Amino acid sequence: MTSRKPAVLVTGANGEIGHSLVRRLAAGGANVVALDVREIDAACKPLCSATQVGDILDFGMLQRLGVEFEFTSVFHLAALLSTRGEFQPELAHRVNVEGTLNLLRLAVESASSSGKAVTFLFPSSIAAYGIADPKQRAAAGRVREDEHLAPQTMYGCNKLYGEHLGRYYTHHYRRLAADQQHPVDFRSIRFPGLISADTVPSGGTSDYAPEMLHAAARGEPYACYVREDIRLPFMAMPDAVDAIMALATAPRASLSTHVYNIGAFAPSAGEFAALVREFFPKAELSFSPDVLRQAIVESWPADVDDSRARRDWGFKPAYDLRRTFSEYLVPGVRRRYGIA
Ligand code: AKB
Repeated sequence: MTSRKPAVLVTGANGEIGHSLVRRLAAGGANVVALDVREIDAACKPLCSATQVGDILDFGMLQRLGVEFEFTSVFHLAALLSTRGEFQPELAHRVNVEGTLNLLRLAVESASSSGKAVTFLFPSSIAAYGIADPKQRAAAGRVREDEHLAPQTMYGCNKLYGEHLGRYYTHHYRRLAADQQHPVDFRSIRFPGLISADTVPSGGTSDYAPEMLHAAARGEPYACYVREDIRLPFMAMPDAVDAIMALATAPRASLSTHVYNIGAFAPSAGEFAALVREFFPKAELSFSPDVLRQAIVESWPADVDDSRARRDWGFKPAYDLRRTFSEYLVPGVRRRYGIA
C-alpha cells in the first residue's frame, strides 16, 4: 500500500472544459492536481492541491507527479483542436496521440502501485465522425456512435484512435495482479461544440458560436467563417461538466460501451446569430465562409443520437438553446465584460 496523497489529475486545466471542471471537482472535495502548458489561471490555483506547468509529452514530468500523488482518476482534457491540427498535423498527432498514451501509461503506473483501477475520462468529439458529402449528411440524420467513423481531420483521427486506445487499456491490457482487474477504466464522451460564458476557445472549428457571442458582448464586429445554413450540435458548458461528472461516477456495470454521444441543441449558424442579435441588438455579425473550415463542419454530423448516454447513465441536458442564452450565456458574458 502507498502513503501518497490520493488525487485527481486534470490535464489541459486552463482550457475551456478544464476551467469549469476544476471548480466542480474542487467543490466536491477532490484533491485536484491541475496540469497545463501555461501557468494555471490565478482563479483556479487556490482550488487545487497542486499545479504543474508542463507538456504531456514529457513522461518524466508525469512520472514525477505519479511519485507524489496516487491518481484515482485522470481527466485528460489537453488536446490540439481541429482547425489548428490541420495546420500542424504532425504536432497534433504527437500531442493528441502520444500525449494520450503517456497519460494512459501514468494511469497504469498509478493503478499498479495502488492496486486499484484508475478511472480515465477522455473528451472525444463529433470530429471523430466523417461524412463524405452533403447528401449523405442530410440523409444521416442523428448519427449513432458506430456510424460514419471516417474522420477527415487529423484531430478527428486522433480522437477516434484515443477512444480505441482507451478500449484497449480497459479490456485487453494486462491485468493488475492484485484482483485481476484491468488497470484503466476508460470512459469517453464525444462532445458536440461547447459554448462557455467564461472562456473563448481557440484552434477549434466549432469556435464560431462562442466567438460570435463574445465578440457581440465586447461590441466588436465578427465575420463567421462558416455558412449561415450549416447546422452542428452544441451544448452549454454547465451541461458538459455535469455530463463528464455523471459518466465519471456511473457504476461500471451500467455502462454498455466506452464512448457516448451527447447533445443538447443543433442550431444553424444563422439561427445562432439571430439569438445573439436578439440579446445584443447592436451586434455586427456577418458571414464570410472559409473553404477549409466549412469543409470540416460539413464532414461532422448535423446532430447526434445520444440515447445510449440517456439510458446508461441518465444524461439529460438542463439547457435548451433559449435557456442557454437567457440564463447562462448572456448573464455570464455581461458579468465577464462588465456590461450593465
Ligand atoms: C473543435 O472544433 O475542434 C472542437 C471539437 C468539436 O471537438 N470544439
